Amino acid sequence: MPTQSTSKRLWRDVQVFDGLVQLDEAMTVLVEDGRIAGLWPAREFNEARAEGAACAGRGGVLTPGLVDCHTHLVYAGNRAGEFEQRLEGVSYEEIARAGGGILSSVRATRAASEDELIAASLPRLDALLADGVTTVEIKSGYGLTAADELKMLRVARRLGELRPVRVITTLLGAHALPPEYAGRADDYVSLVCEEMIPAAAAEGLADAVDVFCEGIGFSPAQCERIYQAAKAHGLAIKAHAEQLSNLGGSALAARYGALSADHIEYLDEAGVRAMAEAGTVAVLLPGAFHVLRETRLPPIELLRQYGVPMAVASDANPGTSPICMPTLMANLACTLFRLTPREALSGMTAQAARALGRLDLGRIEVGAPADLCLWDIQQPAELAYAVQAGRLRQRVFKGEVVYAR
Ligand code: DI6
Ligand code: FE
Repeated sequence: MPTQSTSKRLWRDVQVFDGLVQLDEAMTVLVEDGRIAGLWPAREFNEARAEGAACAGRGGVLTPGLVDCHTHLVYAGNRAGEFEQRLEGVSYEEIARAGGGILSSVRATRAASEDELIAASLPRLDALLADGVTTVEIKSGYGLTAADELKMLRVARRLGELRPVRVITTLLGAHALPPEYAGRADDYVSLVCEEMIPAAAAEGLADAVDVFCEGIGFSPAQCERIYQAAKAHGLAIKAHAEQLSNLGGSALAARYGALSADHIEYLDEAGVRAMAEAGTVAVLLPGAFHVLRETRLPPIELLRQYGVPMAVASDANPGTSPICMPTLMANLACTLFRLTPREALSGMTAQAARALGRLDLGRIEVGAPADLCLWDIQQPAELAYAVQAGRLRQRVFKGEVVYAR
C-alpha cells in the first residue's frame, strides 16, 4: 500500500469554474505542496497519476478562492445614522461636506488602538472568509495622518496573520481631506507624497497606492502628484474614479499604468479606450451603487467592446457598502449591471487577481497556488443566481483545507 502524503490531495468528480470559464465535464483535481499539480476529466483519470493522494472532496462545484480586490475592511464605528439620513433624502455628498461620511469614520478610527481595530475588523473578515474569500485587498484611508494611515496598514497586515487568507494592502491617504488641512489640500497631498508613501514603502506596509479622484476627494492634478510619488517608490497604482462625476481620473490612472480604476459609473469612451490601451482593470462595485441608490450605470457594453477586463468587488466600507458577502456582489453585478454570471464569477476570481497585479491567483490551472472553494451547488452560475449563505463546503488556502463543513 502506498503511504498517504498529507500534502497530496484529490478532489474528485467536481464541476470546475477555472476563473475564466466552466469546464465541460466533471474533473479530478490534484493538489500537491500547496499548488495545483494536475487537472483531468474525471473519466480519464488514471489512479497512478496521484499515488498516495488522499481524497479531500467529491462532487460539488470547485472554483478558485474568491478574490475581493477592493475593500475598506479596517475601520472603527459604524454609520447607521447616516444611512437613515440618506433614506430621508440627504445626499452622500451633502453628508460629506457637513463633516460626516468618511470623516466620521476617520474620527472613530483615529481614536481606536491597533487591537481595537483588529477586534472591530475580524468579524468582517470572517464573514468574507465564510463566503469563500482567500485573497482580500484592504485599504487604509480612515487615518489621514501618517501615523494613523500606517496604523491601519499594520492592522491589515496583522489580519492576514490571524486568519488563513492573503491580505494585499493599499495606502489610500488621499481618501478625504482631513479637517486640520481645510483649505490646504495641496499641503495635505504633500504629506501623502513626502511622508505617507515613503514610510509605507520603507516599512513594506503597502502594495499599492490609491486615490479618491472626485469633487469631494482630490483633483486629477493632485492625484497625479500622488501617482508620481507612488511610482518613485515602486508601488502599484489604483484609483477610485468616475464614481459621482467624470473628472477623467480613470484615463489619468491608466496613463500611469494603473492596475485598476474602480467604481467608474461616469466613465466615458475616451476613458474606456485609455484603460484598454494600458491594460487597466475596471473594478465594478455594485454594493456602493446599490447602497447609494445610484442610477447611472457603468459603461459595461463599452468595456466589453474594448476588451477591458472587468472585476467585481465588495468595496466593504462603513459608508457606501457595509456588506461583507462577495457572492451577493456577484448577484448584484448581474442584476444591477447586467453582467453574465460567468463574467461576475470571473470578476471575483481571475479578473480580481489581475486588478491586484497577481496573475498567479484566481485560476484553477496546473502550477497555480491551490486557493480553492468547494461549493454545495450543481453549477457555478448558482453563485450569482441565488443569494444564500452557507453554500461553502470547503475553503482551501495554499493547498490546506482551512475550513470544512
Ligand atoms: N468611495 C466609496 O464608495 C468609498 N470610498 C470612496 O472613495 C466610501 C467610503 C466611505 O464612505 O466611508
Ligand atoms: Fe472604495
